[in-house]
Amino acid sequence: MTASETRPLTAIRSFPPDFLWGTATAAYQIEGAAREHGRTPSIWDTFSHTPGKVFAGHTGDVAVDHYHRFREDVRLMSELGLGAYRFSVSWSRVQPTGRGPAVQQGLDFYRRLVDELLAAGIEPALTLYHWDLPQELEDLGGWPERSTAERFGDYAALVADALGDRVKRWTTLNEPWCSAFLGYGSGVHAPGRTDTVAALRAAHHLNLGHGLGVQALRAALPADSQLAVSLNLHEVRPLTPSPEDLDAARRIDAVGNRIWLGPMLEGAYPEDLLADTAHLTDWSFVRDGDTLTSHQPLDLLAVNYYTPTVVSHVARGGEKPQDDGHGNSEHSPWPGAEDVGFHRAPGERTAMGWPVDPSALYDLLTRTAARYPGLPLVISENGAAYEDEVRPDGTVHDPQRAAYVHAHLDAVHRAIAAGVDVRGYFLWSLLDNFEWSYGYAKRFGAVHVDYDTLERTPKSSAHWYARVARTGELHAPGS
Ligand code: IFM
Repeated sequence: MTASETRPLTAIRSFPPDFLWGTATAAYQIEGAAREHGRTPSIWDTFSHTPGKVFAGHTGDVAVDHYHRFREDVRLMSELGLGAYRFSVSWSRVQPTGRGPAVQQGLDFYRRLVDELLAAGIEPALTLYHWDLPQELEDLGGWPERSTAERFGDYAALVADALGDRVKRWTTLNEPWCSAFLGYGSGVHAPGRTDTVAALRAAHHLNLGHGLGVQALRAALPADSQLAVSLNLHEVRPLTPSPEDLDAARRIDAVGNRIWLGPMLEGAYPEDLLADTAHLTDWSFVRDGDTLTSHQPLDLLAVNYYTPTVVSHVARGGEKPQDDGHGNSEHSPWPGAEDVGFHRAPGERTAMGWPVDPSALYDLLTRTAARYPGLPLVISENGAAYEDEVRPDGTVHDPQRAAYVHAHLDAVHRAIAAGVDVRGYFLWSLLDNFEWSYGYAKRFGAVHVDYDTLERTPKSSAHWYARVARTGELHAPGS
């Protein structure tokens, strides 16, 4: 079946019996307890406390207080019948300065969380780094410096030693594109720097850190551990089939996708990326052997997908199209793509302004599987923000979110039917949470959180998803 073909969404689709059904979160977005038990600031603490950086001055100081309420949150997952839970470890909580010995109380929190999950029959999937670099490491130069990659390898070893006996699924980095290019390029994410060359250096050291992290994990973990990296791969579509627009799409694919896939899965940076960015840097920060270090065998490639990326060529000095995303911002997060304009695909959008297009997920999965045969895939994030309303009876009815997830799961099912080895799906997110520069203004949760009382209420989409997860059968919401 091709991308443009559709099929009725009403039929029931059966997923493989061992398909993993989960939800995902990240430490800074949910934990709170920002100053407890020795935790020191991460770059996101600093950034969110800097006036003007985050919507309405929101911070993760309390977030949804998962640090104190994790037992209740695990109970919720258990009641929903979910089989897996993807969470991230706060580096500043377990190794506050980013160097040296671990803080036992920090590690103990994750041990308790994992034990609670295992006791409930929920498989933990641990991400080592979801954007929250210890501030002390940023003060030493952050990801643009090689030493940060080395520190990340040490941190990976420390967490593996503490939790390797009970966690089987490990992810090194979450969406390194955002860390490098939103953090150091456009500056809309922490640490908020706007230096294109620093962003490219950060990208390289994230690749290197991933490789060093995998080496450290392999050395410490049992042989049957499953190691992955989570990439927000961009499904890039040219606005027209003109050679100029095709070249715009190639450039974005290079600096959005192949900048990670190249070193991590093929052992080299793509030649066209080096050429596209040659006016910015000679890449001399890449030392002999680095890309081989980045190129470590992985058990899975984890893919985060929300919306496609539509681009066109824009003549230098020409007006860029209207777009809600990060594409056309003043400081571009796309080095080497100065003449590329970003467009919003027509049609339905989520509360983030992101177009809804499940066919792009199908295309992304089939294309990635064709390029890397034999490497199983997992969807480590997919979901949507909508303007949820609590009804007078306290319930939250969110049919749009269920429809979004349903359509995307249907695309995953189509990809599996086409021969792609997809092992699982993690809904973003378990809980409403701190949505980075949007603060608490955007709700992605399957479970509603009242930010005054921190009371949790599963939305109607959570009940629908729970039934899909329990039965392994995808049925239309409301059927
Ligand atoms: O909330 C984020 C998450 O932290 C990383 N991936 C995208 C999500 C929605 O923006």
